[in-house]
Amino acid sequence: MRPGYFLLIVLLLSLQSGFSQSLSNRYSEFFTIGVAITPRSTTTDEAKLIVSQFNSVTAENAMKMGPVHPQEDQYNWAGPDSIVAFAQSSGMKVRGHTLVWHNQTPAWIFKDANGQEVNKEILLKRLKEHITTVVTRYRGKIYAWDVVNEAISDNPNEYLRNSNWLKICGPEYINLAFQWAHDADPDAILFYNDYNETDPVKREKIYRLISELKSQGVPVSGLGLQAHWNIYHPSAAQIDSALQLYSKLNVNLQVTELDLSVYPSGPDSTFKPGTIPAEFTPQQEQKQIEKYREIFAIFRKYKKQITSITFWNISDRRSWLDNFPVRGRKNYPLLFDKDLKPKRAFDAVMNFQ
Ligand code: 9MR
Repeated sequence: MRPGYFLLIVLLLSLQSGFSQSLSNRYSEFFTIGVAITPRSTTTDEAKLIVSQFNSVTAENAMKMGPVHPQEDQYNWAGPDSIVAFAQSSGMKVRGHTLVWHNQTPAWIFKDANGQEVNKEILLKRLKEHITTVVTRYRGKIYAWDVVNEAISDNPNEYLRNSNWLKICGPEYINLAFQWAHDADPDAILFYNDYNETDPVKREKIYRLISELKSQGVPVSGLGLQAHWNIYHPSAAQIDSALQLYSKLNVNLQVTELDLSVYPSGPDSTFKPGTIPAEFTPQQEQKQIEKYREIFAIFRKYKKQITSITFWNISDRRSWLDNFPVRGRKNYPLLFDKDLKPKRAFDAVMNFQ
């Protein structure tokens, strides 16, 4: 073989293996692969990992109402603008998160100048102004918005969460939020986004909400499944049944906040801060590898319905699950370790027929 050809083949092979080491390339025929980031991560060693492994980003906090709109007449654009600019310069998509939520709301929004609770009319006017301003600013740059986040109750006997939004406005705030987001950017895909989405009771409520909104002509076009799961739960069967149910809704399904905690959910009586080092044990690692393999096999099975999978945080260097719900306890929920190197679970996600 002529040396020139040989070199060309070596170059092509190494390029190909470089590509196949990236999540977004490996999954290009299945889904967009996203990650939740902070403005700071676009300026550290994490930036290279984000660009090489993912093709979509979500602002972990920077676009939420509290951070972006802390006073009635003040918007903080620096953080969200930097995330959008970073994504655009790297050819990545942006999912917007989130327009209406019961958490991370600015205190001013529910109160008048005398500190009294505002009425429905004023609150809806404020919500409309917020949604219109934020969505218009990023029109054409943010392709999907989590419009309403976590509005359903976890209490089996209650349908909608008894948040300030519901108490003051009634359920109408949900319909209006979607309508206002749609008016501001008719091309954006608009999501209802929630967690505990595989729970047999909650999944019926989620199904009901989307069905009702659709039958009322509300422009909801997607369902976001947060997927804050752990290495024990939910089972493959539970995930599969939930996806089967949601597939009947005929909306875009996206996994929006995926991570696999290495602990069972809830309080942890075995953990004593300072006494037990919360290390990543070989048993946890093995279970996590198997669980990641299992859930991605299920996601691939639903490739017609699922359009994107977003991880909630970049690597085990920092996750919202460090210290939550157990203070002082470190967690290891992601596919990259604290040195940003792929974990063995990464191979389990990448290697399939
Ligand atoms: O990861 C976010 C964390 O940094 C914030 O402190 C927290 C505030 O409640 O929100 C976290 O993100 C949440 C997301 O916006 C909505 N679904 C649940 C996520 C984890 O709590």
